[in-house]
Amino acid sequence: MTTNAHQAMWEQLNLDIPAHDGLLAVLGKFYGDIYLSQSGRLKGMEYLDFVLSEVHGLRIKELQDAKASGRKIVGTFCVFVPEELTLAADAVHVGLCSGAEAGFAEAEQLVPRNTCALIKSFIGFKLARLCPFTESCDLVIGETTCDGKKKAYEAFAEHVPLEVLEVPQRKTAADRLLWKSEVLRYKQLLEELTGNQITAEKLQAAIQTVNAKRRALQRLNALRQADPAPISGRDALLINQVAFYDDPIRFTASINALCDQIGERVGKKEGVAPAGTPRLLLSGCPMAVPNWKLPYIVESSGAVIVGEESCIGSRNTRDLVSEEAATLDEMIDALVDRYLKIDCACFTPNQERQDNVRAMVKDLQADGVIHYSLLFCQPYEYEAIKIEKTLSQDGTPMLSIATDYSMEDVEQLKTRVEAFVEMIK
Ligand code: BJ8
Repeated sequence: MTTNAHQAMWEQLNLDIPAHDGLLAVLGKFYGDIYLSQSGRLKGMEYLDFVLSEVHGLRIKELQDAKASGRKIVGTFCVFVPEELTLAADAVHVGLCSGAEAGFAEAEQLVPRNTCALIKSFIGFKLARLCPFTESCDLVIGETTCDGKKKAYEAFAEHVPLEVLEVPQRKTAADRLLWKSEVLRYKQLLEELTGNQITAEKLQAAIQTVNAKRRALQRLNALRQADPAPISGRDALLINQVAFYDDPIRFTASINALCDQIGERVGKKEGVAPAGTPRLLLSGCPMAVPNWKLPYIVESSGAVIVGEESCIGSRNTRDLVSEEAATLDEMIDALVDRYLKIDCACFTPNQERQDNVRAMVKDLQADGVIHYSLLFCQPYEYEAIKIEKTLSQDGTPMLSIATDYSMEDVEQLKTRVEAFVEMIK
């Protein structure tokens, strides 16, 4: 991955080169241990391996080339930011959430220690000059979801060109009006940034592009209903993670090709683990690259993960934008409605998430749920209690885990997960 050309590009982006080299070395080792050590991986996963190996290399080069041709790069932290609008303005949309414990000491100069690891990570990556995606951004979009993010953006605004979208906390008619005004404001921000007007034709094409990406991921999720499980949860998580970085059209084609292979495997009743292996649904906070700790623990404890009820998972892919709309106004309404269906734990009340977790357990034939909250994430820690109660009505066991990005609790988590899997067996 480390070529001279890449090195020069990283220097131009003002990365801390020795620290960045160290990060890539750790990431490569971690990826080898967790991903490349798996047996029975599908040929189509080679594409994902390649994308991840070049996530700071060729993909960043593509972003730099896009910038050189006059396109703008927009970075986001939340699935509430409508990618369709970004694409309709001919800008590039990239996810900036980070899943590694890097730059935490620097981050703690801006946010309290008892802030969730996801927030500390995206701030840390910026302050420690480790993220070429953040450094490539012409605009970064925050959002008013949890309190941690809201306050973190106030401090972060001094370090990146940032705008914050107001996401309501409820879903009443008044909240929909507020959200629509924010979606329109985002459209205007993009038009000012890029100098491109978002027309009905451009937005329609962008809606089709993003829907196609979500359909490919829905197809992947549906194939995971099979027993034996045809793909590991680790690989499925990786696919969902790459969805936030990769070119959407290329990504969609690759995932559809992979799904063809998975379909053949399902037809032959082959899988990554024997039929009858305990099937678990992961539910909760997003797991950003390279946060693979818990999936690795679960899948090396005699279980297989069959779904991710998370923003890097089904919460991002479940709903499509209606393609019925003909005018720009109607398309904006369709976007507003689709995005307001997101069942983030920041909403109150949030019955949809309870219903969605229950439905996923049923559809995926899951034997149990592992609820995952990042430490200090109040919205998801609160909802873990409710979800456990809801699931108990169906007789579905749940293990609630709160952790962070450190490796200190791996042994302890493994003991708890193994006991849970044993109980399910
Ligand atoms: S729509 S889940 S991507 S806000 S883990 S920062 S909630 S304290 S990430 Fe999220 Fe959008 Fe919701 Fe999804 Fe706060 Fe919790 Fe940290 Fe979190």
